[in-house]
Amino acid sequence: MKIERVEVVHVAIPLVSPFRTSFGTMTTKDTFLLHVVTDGAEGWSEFAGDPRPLYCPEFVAGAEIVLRDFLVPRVVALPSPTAALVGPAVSGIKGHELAKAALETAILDAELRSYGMSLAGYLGAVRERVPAGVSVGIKESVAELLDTVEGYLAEGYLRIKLKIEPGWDIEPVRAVRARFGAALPLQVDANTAYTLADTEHLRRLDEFGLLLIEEPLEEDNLHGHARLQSRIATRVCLDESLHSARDTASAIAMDACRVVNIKPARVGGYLEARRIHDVARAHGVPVWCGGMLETGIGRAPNLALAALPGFTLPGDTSASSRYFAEDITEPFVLDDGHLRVPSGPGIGVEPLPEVLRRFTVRRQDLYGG
Ligand code: OSB
Ligand code: MG
Repeated sequence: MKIERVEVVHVAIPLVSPFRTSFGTMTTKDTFLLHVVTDGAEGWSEFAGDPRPLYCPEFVAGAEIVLRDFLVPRVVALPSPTAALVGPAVSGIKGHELAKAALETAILDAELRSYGMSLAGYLGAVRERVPAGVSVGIKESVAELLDTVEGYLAEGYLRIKLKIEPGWDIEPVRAVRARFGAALPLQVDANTAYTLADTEHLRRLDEFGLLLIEEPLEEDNLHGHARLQSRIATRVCLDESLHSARDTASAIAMDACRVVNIKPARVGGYLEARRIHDVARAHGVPVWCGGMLETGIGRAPNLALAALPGFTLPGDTSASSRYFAEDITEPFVLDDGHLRVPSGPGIGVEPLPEVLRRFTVRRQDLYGG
């Protein structure tokens, strides 16, 4: 395969409602799509980060520079670029997993399209539809939270994740359990908002029968997570802390997590994400697919991954309408609490040109064009 052109398409798409977490509030999906044109086919991907480095160190403007100056030149210089060669070609560049994932995914999309193979088939998917969970932001009041959760359950979502932070944890969890019952699959995500000194406080969550608590402590504190896990009954799940199959294996070996959130972008792409799935599965550790409020371009490949056999918990793979009044692809819709796994070639979706044009802020060629 020969790469003829790499283009970034910056988009800004309003969210249907503000999304507040322990690290900030988002009101717009403000990111870029990566568009790769090869001699065989075209491919698309979505950069998963935000304009500000609040969830992770990467951010939109920085990622464009890293792609332009360090990642794209190494990949286009390969005699015959393929997705499997992207990781080795960029391994000398430290970090920047989200930017690497965007490049690998767009190339993988183009490559699979040229073979007429779906990403789901390529990764080894065993399901045609996957159960949908939904991530619920921090609200102004418990009453507002209960209304929001009620609305999502009425739509059919099968699992609820509550964002928590100090001051918004026990009370909202207690209220959701009291209103919707003990059978509701319920979990929480702290996005690193606590420290090990909060152990006794976090142990109070044990009585609510949560599926898991996600990333309670600092992202570079695997030892702390292991200490916490030894003192609480709720399973610890890691998100921000895990960047590769190797550190996932380390975290599992030290009992720093009993569940794994796999976000392909956070680990450098779908090939590493599949390796994490394999490592976790070999240890009997359940995994689920996280999200980054993606448009349809980022959601489609996540659904393919979530169809692998080790994904035994519902993911943050919600319908397009949970995020956007209008998505830039054909919308993903909830059907009986599930989303359909795309089965067409590559990621199985592409931007709707007219909609993409309306949401486009800026286009820039990084190579060729
Ligand atoms: O920690 O899982 C997270 C969104 C942006 C950044 C980090 C996270 C999230 C979510 C939302 O929880 C998941 C989604 O619905 O896409
Ligand atoms: Mg998380």
